[in-house]
Amino acid sequence: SPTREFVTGLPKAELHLHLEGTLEPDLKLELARRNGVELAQSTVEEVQASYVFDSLASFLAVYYPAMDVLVTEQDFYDLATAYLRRAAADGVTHVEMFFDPQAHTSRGVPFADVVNGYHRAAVDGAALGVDAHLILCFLRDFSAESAAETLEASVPFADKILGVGLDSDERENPPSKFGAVFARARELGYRLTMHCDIDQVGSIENIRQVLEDIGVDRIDHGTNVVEDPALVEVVRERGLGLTCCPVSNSFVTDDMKATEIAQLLRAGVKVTVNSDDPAYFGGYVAENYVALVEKAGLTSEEVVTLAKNSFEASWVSDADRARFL
Ligand code: ES4
Ligand code: ZN
Repeated sequence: SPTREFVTGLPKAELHLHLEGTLEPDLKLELARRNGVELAQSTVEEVQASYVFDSLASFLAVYYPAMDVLVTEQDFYDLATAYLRRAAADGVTHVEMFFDPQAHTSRGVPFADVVNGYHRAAVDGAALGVDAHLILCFLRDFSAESAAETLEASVPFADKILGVGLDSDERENPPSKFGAVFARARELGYRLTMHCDIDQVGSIENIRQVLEDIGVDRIDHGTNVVEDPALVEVVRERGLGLTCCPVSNSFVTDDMKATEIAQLLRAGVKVTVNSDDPAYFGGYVAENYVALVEKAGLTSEEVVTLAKNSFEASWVSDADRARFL
């Protein structure tokens, strides 16, 4: 059975990672001190103990308030740099990182400070051996108008942004709510992805929408596509990547979805393994591979396929890929 050393030694791309989800307790405390932000916790243990949840809603209720400590351009730089160091140690050589500008602009932080801090860290990632890029995510529980304003605010920074995504609470916020915003994003030259991960009867409709109406270039999570063999065939035939996050799944749904992930992998779907919000769910990318290996009984060959898929599902050119592989 493939070991943790085997997993770490394989070059990997990480394609589903929320920068705000990499806020470790020690950095949270340091930023709070630096910015004079009052926290209810004063030790790493207390912050750790506050990171408790058993659903997406209870997770998001901890996640958004924690972001109050992120204020300056330097804070965003420091957060992303800490993640890039950790990712490099796990064997990540390419990363496409989500960030949530509305979670910051809605608190009065300038859009430019968020993008510039994160982008400066991405550029400096090269010195750590990581080719790093940014994906702007819209918050789906905010209005389509707010997403449209955020998209227009991104235009002067378009050379620093690879694509756009959609995250936060999926219930009652289907892909169709953002159809016009994503059509405009495509016109602007952005790649498109969306989270599709609700674990309820009827949620297959959201997968149908991203495939048939939005025309995404990738799907984040998306494991419930297994419910509809015809849609599985669409995903397989188009070579669309699914960015799965087993450890995260075990917190916000009822399990890791290891059976579904392995089934899709074995059906030839471009499944990838990622960490989502590692500071909160307690596992960076290598840990996610190991957890899936143990749960689904994957072979070394299957682990190599997952790592290969991560580059094939990425949005870099072949030339860039060759430099970092
Ligand atoms: C997220 Cl686990 C999860 N689901 C939806 N949106 C998110 N943003 C950050 N983590
Ligand atoms: Zn996510």
